[in-house]
Amino acid sequence: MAAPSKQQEFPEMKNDLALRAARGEKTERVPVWVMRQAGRYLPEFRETRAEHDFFTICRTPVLACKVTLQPIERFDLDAAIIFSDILVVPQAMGMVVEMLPGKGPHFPEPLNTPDDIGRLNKPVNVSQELGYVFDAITLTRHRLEGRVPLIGFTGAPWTLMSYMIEGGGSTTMSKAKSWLYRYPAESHKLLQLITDVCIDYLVGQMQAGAQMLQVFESHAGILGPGLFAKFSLPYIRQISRGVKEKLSSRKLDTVPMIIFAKDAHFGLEDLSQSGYEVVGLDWTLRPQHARARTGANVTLQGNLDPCALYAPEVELVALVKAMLEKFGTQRYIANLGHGIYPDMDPERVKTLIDAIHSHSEYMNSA
Ligand code: 1CP
Repeated sequence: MAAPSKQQEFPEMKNDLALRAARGEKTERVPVWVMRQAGRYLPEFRETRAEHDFFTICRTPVLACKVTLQPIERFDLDAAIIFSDILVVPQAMGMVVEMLPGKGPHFPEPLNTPDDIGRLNKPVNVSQELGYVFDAITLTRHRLEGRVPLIGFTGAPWTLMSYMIEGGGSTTMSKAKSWLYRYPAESHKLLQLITDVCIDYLVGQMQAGAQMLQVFESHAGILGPGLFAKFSLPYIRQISRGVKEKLSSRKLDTVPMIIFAKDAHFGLEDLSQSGYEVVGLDWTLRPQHARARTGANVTLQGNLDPCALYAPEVELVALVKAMLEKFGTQRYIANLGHGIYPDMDPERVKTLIDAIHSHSEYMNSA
């Protein structure tokens, strides 16, 4: 039998703005969080990172909790996101992943041919392999003391498949894309294996205390509309459906889910009908167009250009105001259009958050 949900044992929420915005309820000010808000742009993170290997931080609940809380202690954010990485899923499936300083993730033995699918763990015992993430979530929920909601996450199947085949970051993803053209059946087989793990992983995160779940399809754009429709969207849909079905069969309340498919402007209508309460947008989309294309039943999240934080302070505030005027204050969670860059001045994040809060309160009172 499934472990009972721990939701009712946690401290009472003092700020649930992000959850209310996700559910389409009224918000008195626009909530904001920042993708990659715990990370290398923070000196306190670099200090922790100097002492511990990246995946050691992920695998040690007290350390993962500590770095998750770092941006919450510094800024007036409206959500925390558990410190981890999307690549813990390929690790759980049996692949070795290293984090090379200054270079990013590296798989010493990537999947070269479909025969290599045989090397993966099947089935994956998610609570055994990823229980450390669940423990980090439960600990962090307690240590947050209800200040803000805690977001859990996973990579989407295509993005994870691309890393498993490329062996690390890539600009063309031509190795992974070659599978989609040469071995479509085996690609679907691999995507299905990853999807099954993602569903159990998200359900486990929610049972451990995650209050919102984000699915990162960071490599959606490179697919183009045809491959996206075949190899990305069906699995994104399966994840929202599968998570909700599992939660309801265990008599657990569902939590809002966010889909962030970067550069998938061609798929925006489909994404808004894929079973997620929130659609994350990168900065290449116009807010009003995105609203018109997604309709009234989803909340939008995003989408300031991460490089806008390099602008002089007055310019940054003007850009934030323009973004808020275009999205409006309801059914909206402010964020960047992708992760914050490691060389960013943390003071700029404070300017961003304060401008979002004060201008949205002004708009709501006008
Ligand atoms: O605060 C937070 O957002 C929590 C932590 C978090 C998240 C949500 C990290 C920590 N990684 C992620 C997600 C993640 N990881 C994504 C999806 C979001 C996105 O599109 O950026 C992706 C694609 C990854 C893979 C990854 N991990 C990369 C990109 C590699 C590439 O070139 O394609 C990199 C550089 C990492 C390492 C990483 N993950 C997180 C941090 C703080 C770091 C830096 C590593 C270090 O400290 O050495």
